[in-house]
Amino acid sequence: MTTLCYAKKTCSIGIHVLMEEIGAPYDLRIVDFSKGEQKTPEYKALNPKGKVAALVREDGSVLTEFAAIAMWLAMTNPDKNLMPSDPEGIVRTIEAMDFIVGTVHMLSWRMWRRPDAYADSEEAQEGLRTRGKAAMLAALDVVDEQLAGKDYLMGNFTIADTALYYNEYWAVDVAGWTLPPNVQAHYERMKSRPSVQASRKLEGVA
Ligand SMILES: N[C@@H](CCC(=O)N[C@@H](CS)C(=O)NCC(=O)O)C(=O)O
Repeated sequence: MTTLCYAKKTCSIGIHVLMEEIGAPYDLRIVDFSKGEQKTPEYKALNPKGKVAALVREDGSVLTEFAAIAMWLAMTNPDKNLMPSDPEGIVRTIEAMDFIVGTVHMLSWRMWRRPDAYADSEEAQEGLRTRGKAAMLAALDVVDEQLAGKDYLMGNFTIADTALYYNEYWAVDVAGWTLPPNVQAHYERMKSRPSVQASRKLEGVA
């Protein structure tokens, strides 16, 4: 059976939503960040990057990186319509997802959440947090425009929406920020999906 290696309140919640959207049986393996399990030799033997999400597939091979896992899940479950099938639809989905994972999460949120990864002094870290927050809110303004007049990034629900969802969760439920209106409406729409509700329940997220 496929196993999702996840950690609570991390980007893996977006992949968890996809597992629930697909609806096939899967195993969950928690990687407890509070115990530093992501850096243990045992976990690094599975994923040398020491990160989640990681997907252990039925043949035992391990897939990492949000976009790669999401695309693989979409392509191997075509009946679930998790991504368009025409070239233009596919590249637009990747374009949206890459901006969210690469810019909203990695370049912006991480700067706010983990300034210690970039600087030692308290003062420098405070500056990074200010910049990270501003960068994330500016990037979400771009996403807000993309969402204008649409329920989901591509019109219909796709893998890109689950990338946006985990960032919305962080911005609202972890950081307590106010989202731009279309992004906030998207977050509410996501939270009304049974897949999101099931994954939140399984992870113990209120
Ligand atoms: N580029 C990776 C990022 C994965 C990532 O940064 N995961 C974080 C959680 S959101 C993590 O595992 N961090 C563990 C650590 O930094 O120790 C992806 O898209 O999957």
